[in-house]
Amino acid sequence: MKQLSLIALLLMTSAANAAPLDITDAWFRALPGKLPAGGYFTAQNNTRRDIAIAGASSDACGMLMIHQSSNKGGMSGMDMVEKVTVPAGAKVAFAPGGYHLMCESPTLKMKIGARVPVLLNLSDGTAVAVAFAVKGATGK
Ligand SMILES: [Cu+2]
Repeated sequence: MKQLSLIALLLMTSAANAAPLDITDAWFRALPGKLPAGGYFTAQNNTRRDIAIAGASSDACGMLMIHQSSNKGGMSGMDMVEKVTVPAGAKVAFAPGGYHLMCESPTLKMKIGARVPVLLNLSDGTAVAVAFAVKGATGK
């Protein structure tokens, strides 16, 4: 009986790990004061269908949005993005200068050296929980 429940637990664990998207190198750039923190990561789609990242939330942020940095006529800014599609079998990087998560009103949990949980909501109705490392302005 004990062995059976261990197997059941292992099965559940591997099912939980089989997320449609693999998220790696997840980190926030924490800036002094109440300045917004940018969130970066790489998303790898291991499935045969396109999956979009359609939203995000974290208790380390008052609000967490998807942004894309832009450069229009020499003016740099950012636009809000509804979703970012990760094509089947492909990889999309959220990186400085491109797509990023924008953490507005970081809470006290956003501390350099800490790891904060982020929930990425996917277009297929599932969500991926990811631990983001909090780094300083220089990315260290
Ligand atoms: Cu932004």
